[in-house]
Formats: sequence, C-alpha cells, structure tokens
Amino acid sequence: MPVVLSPWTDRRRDEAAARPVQYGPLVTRRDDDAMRRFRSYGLGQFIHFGLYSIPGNQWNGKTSTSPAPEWIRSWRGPDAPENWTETYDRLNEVFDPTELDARAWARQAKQMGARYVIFTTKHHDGFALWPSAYSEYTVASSPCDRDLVGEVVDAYTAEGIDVFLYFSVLDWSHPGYTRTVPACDDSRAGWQDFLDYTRAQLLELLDRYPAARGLWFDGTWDESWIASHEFTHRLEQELRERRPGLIIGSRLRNDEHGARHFDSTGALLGDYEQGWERKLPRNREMLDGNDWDCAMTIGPNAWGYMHDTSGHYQKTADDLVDLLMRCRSMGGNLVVNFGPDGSGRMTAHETRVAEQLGDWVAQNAAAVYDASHVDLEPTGMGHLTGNDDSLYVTVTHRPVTGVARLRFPGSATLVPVTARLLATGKPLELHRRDIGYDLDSAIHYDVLIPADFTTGRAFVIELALGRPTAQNADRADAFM
Ligand code: FHN
Repeated sequence: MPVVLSPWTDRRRDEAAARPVQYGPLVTRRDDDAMRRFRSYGLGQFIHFGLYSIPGNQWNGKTSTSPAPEWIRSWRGPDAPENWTETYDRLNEVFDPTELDARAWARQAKQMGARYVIFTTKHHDGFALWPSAYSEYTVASSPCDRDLVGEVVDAYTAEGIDVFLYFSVLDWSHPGYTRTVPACDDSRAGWQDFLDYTRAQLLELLDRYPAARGLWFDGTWDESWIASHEFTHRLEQELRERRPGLIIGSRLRNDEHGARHFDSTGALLGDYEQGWERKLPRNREMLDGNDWDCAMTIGPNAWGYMHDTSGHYQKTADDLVDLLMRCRSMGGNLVVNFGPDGSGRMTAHETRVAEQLGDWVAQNAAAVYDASHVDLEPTGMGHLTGNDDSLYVTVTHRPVTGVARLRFPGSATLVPVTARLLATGKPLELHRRDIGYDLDSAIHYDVLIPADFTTGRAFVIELALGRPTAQNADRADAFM
C-alpha cells in the first residue's frame, strides 16, 4: 500500500471514500481523572531549550536564514558560517546553562497561572537534556552534566504544575535516521536501529520521570516514520500500558494509509487534537467535540531563543489574554511558548508578558479554569465561558453603548440572575429586555457597564445563573 501524506489537521475526509483502518485509534474519548484535569488546565507553558538556545538565531553577528531559531542547524547558503553543521553539532562541548534555575522557572510559570508545562527533552538535533543511557549526545557529554529534565520535572511538580515531556522523533544525530522509506538492507538496518533507540529512550523517560503526565510528540511527519505504522501502533500501546493514565496527543502516529492526527475515517489518533500550532480553530464546530490545546509562540515562528528579534512582532499580554479566552470559549487550553537564552535565562519580554498575563489570570481565574465552552451564540464583545452556575463574559471589545447584551434562547432553563465584575466583585445592574426584533424568540439580558469603570485590559463580567422568573410571561403581544 503506498504511503499517502495527509495535510496537517485534515479531518474532512470523503466518507464514501473512507477505507477500512486497522491501525486506527487506541483510545476513545477518555473521561478519567487525567483527562478531566487536562480539560481544566486552561493555561500551559511550553519551553524550548537546547543547544540551539546558545546561538539564538545568530552566529558571529550574522542572523540566520533558517526557518526558526531552533532550526538554526539547517542554516545553508552563502551567509551560513563555514562548516556550520559541524560547528553546531559540537555545541554540546560548550553547553553550560549556569543561570538555569528550574525552580525559578516553575515559580514564574505558577505566577503566570500555568497548570501544565511541556518541556523539550530532545528536539530535532537529537541532543538529550537528560543523561540518556542510549545516546552519547546528551547533557552528560557537556560541561553542564546536569539532568535538566529531572530538574524541570521536580521543580514544576513541586509547584503543582503537571509536566508533559516533549520528544522529537525526528533526530538529526542518529546515523540510522532517514527521511524517506529505507530502500536497501543497510538503511533498513539503520532505521530499525533508530526505532529501537526511540523506543528505548521513551521507555527510559517514563521510567526515570514517573511524575510526568504526558508525552508530547513532534517531528513525526517524515515518510519513514509514516511508513512505520505497525511499529508506532505497538509503541503507543506499550507506552500506555507502561504508564496508565498517560496523555498522548494526536501527533505521534498515523494509520496505514498515511493519515495523520485523524485516521482515514476521521477518528482522532490520540487523546486530544495536537495540530493546533500557532493557529486556533475558527469555531467550536471544527473540533467535533474533541479535546485540544493550542501551542503558541510569543514572537513569530520562533520556539527557541531568538537573539535578534528586530522586525518581528512580539505578542503582548493583551494578545495572550484574548487568545487564552478564545481557546477556553472553544473548550481548549492555550500553551504559551518560552525560549530561554543559552544561559537558561528567560528573556525580558517573556518575563514581562508572563507577569502581566499572570496578574490578569489571577484576578479572573474563575473564568479560565473551571469554565469552558457554553452553548450560547458567540458575542462580538469578547469570549464566553461558563459552567452550570456561572457565565463569564470576557470583554475584549467594550461596547460604546455601555451595555453588554447577551442573547439567551427563549427556552433556556438557566438564565442570568445577578451580575458583577469578576476582578473586583462590584455588582452590576442586570436587566431582562424585550428588544422587539420580529420573530426573535431569544431573551436579551443587558448588563450595564458603569461609565466610571475604566481599565486598560480585557475584563470579565460574571453572571450567576438561575431559573427564569415569570417576568413578562403574562404580557401578550398586541393584536394587529
Ligand atoms: O519543528 C518544530 C518546531 O521547531 C517546534 O518545536 C514546534 C513546536 O510545536 N514543532 C515543530 C513544528 O511543527
């Protein structure tokens, strides 16, 4: 069967053309503690750290043309430093992040409001941030000689932040790695060696770090991996057996027809949709009720440290609040990426943004964590989240009328009964309105935003929900 590469999050398959699938999902929608926890994380932190953090996107004063700073090893062309690949591959000899204090990172993440962290144990260059017994190319071969994965797992766990281990399958350091399907005996043997090594490293990670809650896979798009569907199916099974409750997103494997993230019948290949990278779904309907998160950079397409950020827009805390609440309104989590520099220090911009985002989240926590998608018409004012008791309106676009108007279906059994500003608790006037749109069966609830309330940030209106009263029920329409 030829391998068919499928586009990134392609789920819209022609049902008539759907082929039988043998290597489909190993799990159906889980509702255990781990997944319920995942659904209430709300906000996460991603950290990209490794050898690429040393150059950032620069070497000897020149800015690299590689697609992203963590891809700097692939810098080619006339501007690339001489023998660049060899130079890069030897960065382990100087890797020594003396400023890296995982406890300080974890405290910062906690203040930001992150409930989970995804940490790069090994990126595409193959350099392992733990002293892996299955590779020479690890922290143990550097002056650093610390178990950075262990430090991160311990520090974040101590702060109550769940840890997910990022692992790139794609590995430029392994001689057996090949992008295409191995076609001769030698390359087949090399590939098998690579698969054994990958499996061994993954089991090693699970055994060394029992506190880790999930594995976050990357670099699984090459033909060679896609053609290894029997192996990856077995591997996923083995990982799940080894660590019951482990969370694995949809980026590990594909079916035998090459369909990634979703198999050829459209079924999700993992516990949650892991294809939302630097982009969000347009609407909730696109998600078919699946769990999901969105991994988002603060700068451009830069996950690792970027030394030279000139000309690149850096997202603000306001951007991130908007993205966070947009995700929550569609039932997902936002994972904000950080790229510390080669010494292990977070950048000034990321630090500032983390603080500001954290202040906002702390004041509006109820709207973020225990509130998720609500079945109400979206509002142009901002984003709706809620639960059985409360509805939260995160106002990013304040109406000039001073009235925050919400539409509820006429048949709603739970409607707003009181309103207040979530951050301060200040009560707000709430009115049920008869707007007079023809044939509109909706009920409108108006919250009055006091003119003297000023803020430079998005704000949240909390509405307590209760049973509708009989108000207006006895008023008949005029006969015409
Ligand atoms: O190539 C990587 C990239 O460097 C980065 O790690 C992101 C994070 O989601 N994943 C890959 C691209 O999809």
